Amino acid sequence: MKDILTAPFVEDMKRATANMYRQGWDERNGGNISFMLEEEQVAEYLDLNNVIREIPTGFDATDLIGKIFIVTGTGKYFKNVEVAPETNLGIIRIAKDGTTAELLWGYADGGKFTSELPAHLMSHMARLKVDPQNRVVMHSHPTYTLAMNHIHELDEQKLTHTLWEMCTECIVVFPEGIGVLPWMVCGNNEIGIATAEKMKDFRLVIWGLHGIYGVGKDMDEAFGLIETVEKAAQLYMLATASGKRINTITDENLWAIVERFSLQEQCRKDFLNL
Ligand code: 2HA
Ligand code: ZN
Repeated sequence: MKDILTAPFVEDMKRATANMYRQGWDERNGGNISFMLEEEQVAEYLDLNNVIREIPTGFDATDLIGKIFIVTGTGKYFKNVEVAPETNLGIIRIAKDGTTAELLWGYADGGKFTSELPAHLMSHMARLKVDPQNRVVMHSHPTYTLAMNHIHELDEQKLTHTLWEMCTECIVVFPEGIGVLPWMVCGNNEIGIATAEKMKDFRLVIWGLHGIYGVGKDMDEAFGLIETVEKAAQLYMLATASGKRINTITDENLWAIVERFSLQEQCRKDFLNL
């Protein structure tokens, strides 16, 4: 058996959490990541018959029975993942009842998975239906995105449009736009259901005045989506703070980019005023 601490998926979690922490997006225990793993890949490092603990999840994830995830721990700090992965991360498998997580590794201090597990697993279920390659769900509290939430309407069309206008490549990175939820209580099944509903149409979902979710086939895709929104939000906040904006990328310009990158199918044209 190989040493789990050398596994590429543990390395991915360490790098992502460290990068997010250093961007200032994940203060204290803010943020959480779940990454679906292949059984054969995990079997190189762990005895899959050895269940350390069983932890109820409190919701039904029948579609994910037998699926294995590496997930950040509840109350754990992103900044500590790279120094103590076995305490701050855990590897869980969804048991045959669909409502129990079998702990295969990690949460070494007796802890458990993130309080946002409902939103994560429900989002995995929703995205896998749209994109069977999806593996990562990432939640974070990026600073400028949140600042923008305080001064911009929390409206899908309007928020997407403003972000698209901020830098030329935004519409290329997220042509389908961004889903937006109003402020809601977090950590429960209700916000999980609402997030998953948005995930049918979007790879990015804003939790109003809380943070953002990004998904993708790997860590880079999920991170890159959030990073691009955050960059656009930063530009918006800086430009708005200056008190004058005299130039903008027009909707005709944006559509020209969509055509240049052949994104007519993916692009939410109804979010543009053409
Ligand atoms: O667990 O970000 O939304 C920390 C969070 C909750
Ligand atoms: Zn959060």
